Amino acid sequence: MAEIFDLKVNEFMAKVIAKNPGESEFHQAVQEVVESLFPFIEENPKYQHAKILERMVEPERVLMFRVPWLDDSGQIQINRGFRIQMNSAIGPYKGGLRFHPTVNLGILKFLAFEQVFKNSLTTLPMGGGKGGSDFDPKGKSDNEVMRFCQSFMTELQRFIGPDTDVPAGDIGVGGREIGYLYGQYKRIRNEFTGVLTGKAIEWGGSLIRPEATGYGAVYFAEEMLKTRKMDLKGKIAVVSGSGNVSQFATQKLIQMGAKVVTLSDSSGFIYDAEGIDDEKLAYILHLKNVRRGRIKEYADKYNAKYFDGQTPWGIKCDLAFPCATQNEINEDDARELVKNGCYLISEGANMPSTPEAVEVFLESKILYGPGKAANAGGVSTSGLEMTQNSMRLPWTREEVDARLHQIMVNIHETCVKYGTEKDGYINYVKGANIGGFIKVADAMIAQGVV
Ligand code: NDP
Ligand code: 2IT
Repeated sequence: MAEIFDLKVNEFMAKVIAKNPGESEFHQAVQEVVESLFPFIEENPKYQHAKILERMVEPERVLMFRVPWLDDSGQIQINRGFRIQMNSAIGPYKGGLRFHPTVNLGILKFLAFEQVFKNSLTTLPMGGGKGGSDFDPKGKSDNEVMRFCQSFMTELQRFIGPDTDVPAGDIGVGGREIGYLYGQYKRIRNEFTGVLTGKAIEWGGSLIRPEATGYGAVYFAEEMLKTRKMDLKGKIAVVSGSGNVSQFATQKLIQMGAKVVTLSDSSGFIYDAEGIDDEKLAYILHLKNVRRGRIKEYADKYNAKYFDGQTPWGIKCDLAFPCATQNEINEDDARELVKNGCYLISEGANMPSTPEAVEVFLESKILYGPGKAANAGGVSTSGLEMTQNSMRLPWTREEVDARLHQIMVNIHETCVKYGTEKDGYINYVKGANIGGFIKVADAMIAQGVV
């Protein structure tokens, strides 16, 4: 039986690879999903007859455009902008924008594909999309970032809208960028609408949206631990990255009594055996969000260790929260984590573990929460921001946080429902993929051949 599925997966993947050459991250994301889904689809042939998977790997629309802008010295710079409108079966396209020099079509298609399943898991009516640019915000002045955002939105605005496609932030896109993008949309379209999420609270944003991805990853970890009658208190946590997701995963872990001993950026990681406390975290928020400096400065200030050019996976821990970027944990890192006694991974980032690393986690039967489930709190709260925009009424912090928490509990339940194996082990990869698939697939069948 297993061999038959392998053959079918290989056959399916050969077509995807031939049709989307060079898009290795997209192939990786699709492969993981089809491996989970083939046995399920075999048992439910209606999905096969309707060619749902074949349709889902083809974006509904791909937009690519020129983004010219003037730098501070008056030189013309040219970047490439993208928006992948992947699937709108259950709601308007929804997903972040990434500004990073590595951005290309394959990376954004992987992110858009993941987003379809993630958004379905949230229980809210959102389709999947992703976009961004190879623009590098590092070292740019605020004015340069503003001019870039204005040029990017001048083109993107033709294709988005509150009932069509609602972008948000991702790597390199935070509150500052969303502000500039929103200002330009409003100016061109003459509309004050919920066309972006992650807005500031004074002009249509939601409380808890900045915190939501990190908080959600910790709420998901808490649910995973409960299945083994454990909690977060006193546990040692390793966190990677030091951006939006890492900052608020750290804050929630501290609140729940865990000890966070690492953070990182693309230059290296810091190890603070004493643990990061609220005061040190406030320093990190200022360092990263205001001064836009490097994590090394933390080590200098607090007398912590700094490991240049390295990732934190060799540090002994109970829990690991990869919150930086894709493929940041390889097979060796995974083995090192498990060998050192780590028994929970909750992915704040999208696809941070390579397929080989995922295999190590599943074989070791540790608690492994894949990104599309564990980091869904961000987009869930974006969905709650859209709800508040539609109502033209803001909710309190407590209201939004309670809803976010409940959504993470629901996502966990869905994973348990579809991912529990015969021996009782919860395979969250399988659970998230099947649980995310059903709603989208049924909607696609109901809507005909579109
Ligand atoms: P930020 O831009 O706020 O922070 C990104 C962090 O990751 C920085 O510390 C950055 O270091 C580090 N990083 C980025 N690229 C690399 C790389 N190639 N190698 C090593 N380190 C890297 O982004 P977010 O915190 O918003 O996003 C982090 C992850 O979480 C991404 O995978 C994103 O897709 C995912 N995510 C984000 C959500 C959100 O709501 N923001 C929601 C769900 C998932 P440096 O500054 O040196 O580049
Ligand atoms: O990967 C993600 O889920 C995000 N970057 C957040 C998307 C959103 O629309 O809030």
